[in-house]
Amino acid sequence: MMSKVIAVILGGGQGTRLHPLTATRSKPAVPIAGKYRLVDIPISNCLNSGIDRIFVLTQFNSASLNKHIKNTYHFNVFSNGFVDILAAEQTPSNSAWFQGTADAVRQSLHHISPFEFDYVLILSGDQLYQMDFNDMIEKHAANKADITVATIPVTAKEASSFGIMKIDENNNITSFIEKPKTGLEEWASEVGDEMKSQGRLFQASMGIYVFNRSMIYDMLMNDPHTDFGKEIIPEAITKQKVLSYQYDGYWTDIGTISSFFEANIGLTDNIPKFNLFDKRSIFSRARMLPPSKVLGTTLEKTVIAEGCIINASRVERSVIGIRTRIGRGTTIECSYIMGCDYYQTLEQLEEAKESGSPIMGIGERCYIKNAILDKNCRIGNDVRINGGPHLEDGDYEKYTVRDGIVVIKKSAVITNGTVI
Ligand code: ADQ
Ligand code: ADP
Repeated sequence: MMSKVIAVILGGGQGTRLHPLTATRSKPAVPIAGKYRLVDIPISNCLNSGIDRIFVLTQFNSASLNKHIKNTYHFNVFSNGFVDILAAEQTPSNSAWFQGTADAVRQSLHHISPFEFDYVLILSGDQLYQMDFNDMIEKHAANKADITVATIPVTAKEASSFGIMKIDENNNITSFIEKPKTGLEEWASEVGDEMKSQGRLFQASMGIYVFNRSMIYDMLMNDPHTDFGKEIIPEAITKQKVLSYQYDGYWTDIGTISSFFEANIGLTDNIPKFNLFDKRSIFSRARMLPPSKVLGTTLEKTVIAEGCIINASRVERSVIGIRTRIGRGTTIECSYIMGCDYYQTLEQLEEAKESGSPIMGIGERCYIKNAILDKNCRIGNDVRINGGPHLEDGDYEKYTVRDGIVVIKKSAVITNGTVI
């Protein structure tokens, strides 16, 4: 069955809500969990489900994404598999950029068409979940659906951020509204006891769709609409058989700084909802880094990637990314440190020490709490970064504050003694 599927990952949103992490890279290229990129999640779900023909559609800041995909996903000569990036391009028949999710797929269809496939699996590039797509595609085929939408129950608070639907007893979607702002009560559904006790009464679209081959052409080539959630799905349910595929595992949308932060810090839970320690691998670039080295540090609920040198006094409930250096006497709480792209040489470290300029990583006697440090930051000695609800949102030269989380921008140099 999976040989009949082509996956398309929507990676092209501008990612403004993830600013400044998306200032120089596209959303799918944002580093997550200390060593992966967001796009590794949907790609790994596909590969673990036996789907190995994957297109990633993008249009903003795609250099970093290109580099990551090119360096990571190599298939052997006996395989038909590929992960290809399709960037928005001008053609004789089209001079515009992708106008929305459906338009991105429409503009890419001429690259996808030459392949043999019966189903197109459309995925978002900014969600954290581990899903086996076999079951969804088998149910889609068995029910002779035209389109299937993966669905998860959400609370009233969350409902206005999602497409919300009503479903009949055969799991057909009977009505659909994109991100309802008013009249939410009418959209509550009958759900099981467990969901009811959690207040999850609203059936939300996960933005994961299976389309039959003919349907994707019908819906996109004969229709000027540009967005799946706002236009294509609401219209399709009036004409086609659109099925809901009920999912009840862990799934979260990581479109904002606070949801991105929570998703990363959540990895430090005793049993994380998103389980990295699972036999289904999450693939990423093989970097051949040395193991991490820890000297005199108390570590509590902390995830540490490869290649780090940690001298800190305490690190708690934090994710420490590749090649991170942390100096003596430093305390880090509830923070995500993305790590570094390269090491400084011993000579460079010595020079920096002599001139008093911060080295890559985190200096000595610092206190860092409720923060995200983008890659290649240089945090000096005696720096205090204390995020929390007492801080107002704001965007400054070297950092941004969003929902109490301090985000230090990529390659920022924070001088000795700075207090945020
Ligand atoms: P949103 O996530 O708000 O809602 P959207 O912002 O359109 O929808 O993004 C969907 C995916 O497409 C993201 O990965 C985004 O980066 C990408 N994308 C956005 N614009 C793009 C473009 N021009 N080109 C290429 N890719 C683009 C959607 C559905 C809801 C559903 C939620 C679930 O519309 O119905 O509930 O997903 O998260
Ligand atoms: P991001 O997406 O995190 O903003 P990129 O993926 O574009 O960053 O860049 C990371 C890559 O850049 C890594 O592969 C790293 O090897 C390389 N790189 C960046 N700066 C340097 C440097 N000064 N020396 C060596 N390699 C570097």
